[in-house]
Amino acid sequence: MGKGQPLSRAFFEQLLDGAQGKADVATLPWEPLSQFLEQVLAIVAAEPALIEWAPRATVVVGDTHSDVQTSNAVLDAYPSTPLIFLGDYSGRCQTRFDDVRNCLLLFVAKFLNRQQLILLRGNHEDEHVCSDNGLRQSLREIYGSSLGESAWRQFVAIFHQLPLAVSMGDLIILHGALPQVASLDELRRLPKGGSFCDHPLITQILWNDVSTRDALVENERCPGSLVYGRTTLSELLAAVGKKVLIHGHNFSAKGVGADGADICLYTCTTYFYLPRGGPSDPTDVQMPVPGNLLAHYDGQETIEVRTMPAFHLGEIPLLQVTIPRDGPPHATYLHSWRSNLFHFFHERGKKQ
Ligand SMILES: [Mn+2]
Repeated sequence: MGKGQPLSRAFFEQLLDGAQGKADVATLPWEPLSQFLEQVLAIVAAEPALIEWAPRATVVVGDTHSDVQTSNAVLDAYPSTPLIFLGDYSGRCQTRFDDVRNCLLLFVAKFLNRQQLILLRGNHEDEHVCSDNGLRQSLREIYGSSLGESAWRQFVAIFHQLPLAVSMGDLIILHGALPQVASLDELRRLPKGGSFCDHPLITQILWNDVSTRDALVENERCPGSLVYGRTTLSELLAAVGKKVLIHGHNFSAKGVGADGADICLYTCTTYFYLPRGGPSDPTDVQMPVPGNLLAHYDGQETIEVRTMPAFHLGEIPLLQVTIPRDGPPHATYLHSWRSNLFHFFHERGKKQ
């Protein structure tokens, strides 16, 4: 198949079967795959660093980290709802080649639904991280060292062009936490195309964390990144004219902090449970919730943090953040028979 020819329906069926685990992803023909990756690159390269959406009902998905089953379940459950994925698509891979499958599935979803689906960039979407998080090795095992290396280069080119943040009403949505900026304009002007290492603000967007400890300190996860608490968070939110940060990046902080100003998601079954309270387990969140989480924004003033279907209980609202027009956000736990049952099963699971 030459360049410029439309990709065949047969190739897309093969691609979806490979991504969904129905066929061996290693049998995908290289030439159309390479052409497909070029087209995905063109789509994301045309997007700005900061995507600005008018408020609308949206589902936000946290780090999926090679959990292609979860990505597929979300895409199946929300065929017509705008979706924002927070980044970190490879790494922490539990099943051989699921890192490649998860990326390919999300690339297909973006290709087919480019207006309604945003793939944000996480810290794993960087040449320096996905070089040794398993993705490069998976591609080399699938395609051999030479073509595998070309495939990895194409993945990296796409990753480096992914948008860095979404601004929507009172919300700012990005992978790590807000960087030290004085205005939303600074986010609009961020360059795309390079490694985070080349840009201090991008390093912060992809690596910063929010903590319950109200201090601003260096983040040991990456040089140049920060951990801060509610005071700095509220200053940075005010600087960009927002009230709530929705982010991922930290499985031990999933839940809600800073009275609702900080919503941290993880959407990966590997990190289904919160840490079990061992001495080294961080419990760095004010209102922790277990589970494989999604955030549902109603497009107005309510965000629900829900667990994905678990224990045959369906999707369960666990926390609600409301954003009054004239005041700061506030968060409450949502109690229902289903959330009670979920917590019961979760506690019982922890004791086993
Ligand atoms: Mn991350």
